Amino acid sequence: MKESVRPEHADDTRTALSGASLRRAFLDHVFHTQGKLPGHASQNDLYQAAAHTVRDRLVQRWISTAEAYLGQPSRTVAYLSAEFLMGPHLGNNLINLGIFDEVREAMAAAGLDLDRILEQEVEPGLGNGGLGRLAACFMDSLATLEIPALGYGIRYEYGIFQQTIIDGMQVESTDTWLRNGNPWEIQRSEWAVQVRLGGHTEHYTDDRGHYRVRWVPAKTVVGVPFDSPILGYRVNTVNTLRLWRADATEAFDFHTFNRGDYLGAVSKKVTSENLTKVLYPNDETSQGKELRLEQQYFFVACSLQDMLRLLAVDGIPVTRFHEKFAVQLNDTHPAVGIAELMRLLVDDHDLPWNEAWHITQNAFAYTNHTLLPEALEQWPLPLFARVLPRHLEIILEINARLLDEVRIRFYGDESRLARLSLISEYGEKQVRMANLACVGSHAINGVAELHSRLMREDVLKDFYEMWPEKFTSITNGVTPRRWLALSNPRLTRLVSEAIGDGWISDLAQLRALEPYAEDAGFREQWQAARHQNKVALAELVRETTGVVVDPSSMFDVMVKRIHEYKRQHLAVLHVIALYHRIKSDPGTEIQPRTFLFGGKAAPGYAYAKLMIRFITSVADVVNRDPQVRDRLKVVFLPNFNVTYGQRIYPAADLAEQISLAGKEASGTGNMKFAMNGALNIGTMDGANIELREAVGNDNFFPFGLTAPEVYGLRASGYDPAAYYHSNPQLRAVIDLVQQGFFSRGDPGLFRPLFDPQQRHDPYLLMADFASYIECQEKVSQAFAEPARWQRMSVLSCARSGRFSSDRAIREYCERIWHIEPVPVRLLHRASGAPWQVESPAHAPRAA
Ligand code: 26W
Repeated sequence: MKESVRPEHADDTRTALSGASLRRAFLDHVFHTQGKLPGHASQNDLYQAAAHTVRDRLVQRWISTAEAYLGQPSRTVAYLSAEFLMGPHLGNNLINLGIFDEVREAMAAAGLDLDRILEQEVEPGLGNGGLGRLAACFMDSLATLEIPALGYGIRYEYGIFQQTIIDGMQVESTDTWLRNGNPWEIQRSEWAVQVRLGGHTEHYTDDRGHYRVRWVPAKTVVGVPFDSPILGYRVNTVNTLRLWRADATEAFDFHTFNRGDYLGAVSKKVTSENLTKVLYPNDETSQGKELRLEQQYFFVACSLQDMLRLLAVDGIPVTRFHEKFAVQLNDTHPAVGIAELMRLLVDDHDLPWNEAWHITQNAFAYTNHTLLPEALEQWPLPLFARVLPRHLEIILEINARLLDEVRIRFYGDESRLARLSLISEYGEKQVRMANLACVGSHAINGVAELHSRLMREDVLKDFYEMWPEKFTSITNGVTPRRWLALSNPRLTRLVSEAIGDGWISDLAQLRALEPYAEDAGFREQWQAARHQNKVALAELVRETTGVVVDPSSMFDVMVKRIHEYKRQHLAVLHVIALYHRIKSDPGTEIQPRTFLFGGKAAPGYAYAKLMIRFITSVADVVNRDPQVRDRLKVVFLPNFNVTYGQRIYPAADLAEQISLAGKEASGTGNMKFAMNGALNIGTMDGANIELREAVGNDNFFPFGLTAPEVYGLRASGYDPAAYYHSNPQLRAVIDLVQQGFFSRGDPGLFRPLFDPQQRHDPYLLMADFASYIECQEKVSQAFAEPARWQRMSVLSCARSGRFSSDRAIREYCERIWHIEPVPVRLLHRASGAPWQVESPAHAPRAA
């Protein structure tokens, strides 16, 4: 523990970090905030009191940060994201404050169990998966690196649905994450803004003879900001996550009310507030729903107004917007912001088009997160016109100017014009949000090397040919605070004893662990720590599913959203292959494995739901079969989320990253597993390629077709039946499924997932099957040699340093945002005296 980062000030007891101060604050909050005597406090009361105790300490740093940012010249990152999958705050804040162990011990001394208290927190699940979780890791790294940043998003009343499994099938229920209140947010009603929607535009000439446009909206809603503090690791920086809630403009529509239609008036209020009711549970499929466009515009319009307010506070004119704000678009969901900023500058601030365009392009940058065509957002023109009539006009103007440029640069190339146009004319006219994002941004990046290359060569090829200088690649990363220091205390202790704790904020230092891979004593401790994690996970599995699993078996884990391209069904085919081997030869030697699956299926995605049924159906048969006994177990862990992730990543031996090459933009689970000492088996897709390069060929299990091979095979006419007929093992496995062995005799149930004889195999399972099985054989052999496996495990962790989100954020700062750290000095207060910056002699700075 570095004392220098948490100086004590004798008079400043309310927010000090000493044991005495914390204990007193905690008891005060049980009494004053929860209104209980300690003896009557529930676990939730204890959690709330702990949260408020920590929050008080955050607030001191938060206000200090706001003071430090005020009037200083640096740019500020505005990270615009429809999703922030933050996970529980309390544990992470304790880690970042550097008081986790002290608090745990103090609690224990008082007869309280910190883990039980932490379990009370209902996680804010305001995201679907990878994209939302990346935003959360980035917020942690931005604060840790002392970068001025605001995360802007939506305060959904209901986050990602809760998943239960009934009769082997996914059942969704609403996520009432706010039911016990949210101690981490502060409502800032004074910064509420108005957002207009619908209606029509009127064009006129003003008294100075200028051509002007007036937008006459059909309705106006209020956006109310809710701020949560985001503390960096052992720094004073606390950035803000600002999420917007939609409210009705007035509690009652007085006109309707006066007519005596009380319920009619209330129902209008309800309609406005529907806007931020619920997170759309789709990842990777855009459905063109009006409410979703309204959500996107709503939070972007709120956020841009907020930025203009902040600009005014600093006395900076709107013409210098781009010098103050670096606006990052997390995929296209906030891309309508480009049209909104143009509207604000041209219509409201009376700037000439060209100047507004310069400001806009220099402010915005766009990150693409997917290559799947069905994920590219497009809005039918009539719908867009209905919701955002003025923005459609602006987009058409941007488009006209773009196409003028293209006509000159690519003379006579009509098809290129059609591809670059912001309006798709194939069938019904649609607004293409990715095209808007590309035109309106000065930087465009993919999230892994392969992904960025495919972006340049395929989905965004025409834009790359227009402006190659805009394109860059920044490989994703994950925060080692949450994903190692917090979730894996056993390994953390071991690592820090060996190489110090500098790795927590400089993950490349993990490399110093490499020599320990050869140290048998260290490996034994490593294995013991990881085994304890497995025992803990086994207990969780028993509690939640009733299935008893053996912690000494290999934990073979696949947790991520359920999607055909991610190929959970390929992993299931491997399970069936092993099952078939045992059934055909009961004496066969196989490496005992526990297969753990977890992930949510989009409620409207029938095949993803069928995939869950496939997993649970195979689990039912395998787990029930006495002949298989304890050699194979299959578990579907319901409701995979950040909280469960924190228990799962540290307990995995093998992690499945088996998407069809060319489909997974990056993947970030692979990185969390590697850091925690699990080995990945995977295709040469997304960040797997770079991960394998980093950990070394011997510490990653690669298999399957490469992306170019996939294209080649498709081009030459892929025939899944040929694989089925030529591989007896594959045939046996498919036959079992098609005989209805796992579906109580129903042969057709799982056909939609693959049906090679009918040449149906959209994700090339048959082509990759043999290579996958062979690779899994190598995995089993390696696992059978504990010393070798542990060596690989240590190396996988030691070489995972590149995949810290700190590295990713540094690259965004250098290559896209051009921002440098702005350190924060803590405000202190002698009792009764005003808050002030402490004397520089005490200035706390991270090591
Ligand atoms: C409009 C429907 C929709 C919703 C969400 C389309 C696309 C999305 C996201 C972009 C999907 C997503 O989460 N993509 C994932 O982003 C991660 C972070 O970059 C990557 O690691 C994953 O590979 C990618 O699938």
